[in-house]
This record gives sequence, structure tokens and C-alpha cells, in this order.
Amino acid sequence: MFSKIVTILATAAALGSAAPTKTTADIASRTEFTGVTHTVAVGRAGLNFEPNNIFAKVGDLVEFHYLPANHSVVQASFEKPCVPQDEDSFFSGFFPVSQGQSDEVFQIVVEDTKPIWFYCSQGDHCSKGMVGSINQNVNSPKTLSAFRELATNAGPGVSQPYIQGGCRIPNPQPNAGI
Ligand SMILES: [Cu+2]
Repeated sequence: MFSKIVTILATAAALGSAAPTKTTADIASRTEFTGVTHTVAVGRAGLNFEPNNIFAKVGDLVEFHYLPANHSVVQASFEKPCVPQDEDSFFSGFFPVSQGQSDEVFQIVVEDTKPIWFYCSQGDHCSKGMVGSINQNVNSPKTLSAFRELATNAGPGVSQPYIQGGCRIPNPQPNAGI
């Protein structure tokens, strides 16, 4: 667990002050890590996140590993699936990958128990179903399948101006597969 914290703090420091809003150092200062990492493959066998339905505890990490061709992950609101929720919403940037998986991964910290909705902002990937959730409330109408349905008519994906809200770091386990 300690090494993960060090990794995140070191990465936040390496990113410097370029991030205009919330930095991962801010998150690290107030979230106690559980040591649990949820690995998500991005773009395996098509336009999808695998798994796309994640249940995580506060302090868990969710780590996105990118496969061909060129995807991203952005946080959305449930109501508007293919645009950033707000100016603080996480955005991984794009990961052009020709084969295998990306050398870098994008990690986010689960900071609370509220549902998190996300999508790929490349072209029409979002409207084609490249969306996912963390901690959806299965007893609410706001399910992942409903979110995916909303995305169908949401138009092109919108990126953030900056990579933010998480850490883009070298793959911590490059030989472990995904
Ligand atoms: Cu994509």
C-alpha cells in the first residue's frame, strides 16, 4: 500500500503545476488507500471497457490499460453521457496504441461512494457504447444499461482541455497482462 502512495505522490510531483484544477496530490492528502486496484482493459475486442461495471470501495484505485487503437476515459454525469460532468472531471488524455497495451496507464482514486460514470471521448465511441460506471446503484433507475442507452443519442464525445483528475504513470505491472 505504501508503495502505491509513493508512486502517486511522485507522479503528482512530476506533473508539476500544469494541472489547472484538482491534482492527485490533493486527493492523496485526504483519501486513505485500501491497496486494492481494479484493472480495466480499454478497447479489448472493440469499443468497450472491460469490465465496464466496477464496484469499488473508497480508497481503491481504478487503473485503465489501453489497447489499440486510440482511446481515452472521461468522467460524465449520468444525464449527459458523452461530455465531461464539469471542469474537474477526470480525463486521461488519448493513448495511441498500435499493438499490445499502452506503456502508461491512467489511475484514479475512488474518493467517495457516489456513482461515477465514464466514457471514451474518441469520435463516436461513446455513442457506440464505450461507457462504464463505478458504483452504480442497482436499486435506482440510473443503471449502466440506462446510461449506455442515453449515450446512443449523445453525439460525439467531448474531451477535457487537460489531463487531470488522476495519474498517468508507467504501467506498474507491464508483464502481468490485463
Ligand atoms: Cu474509444
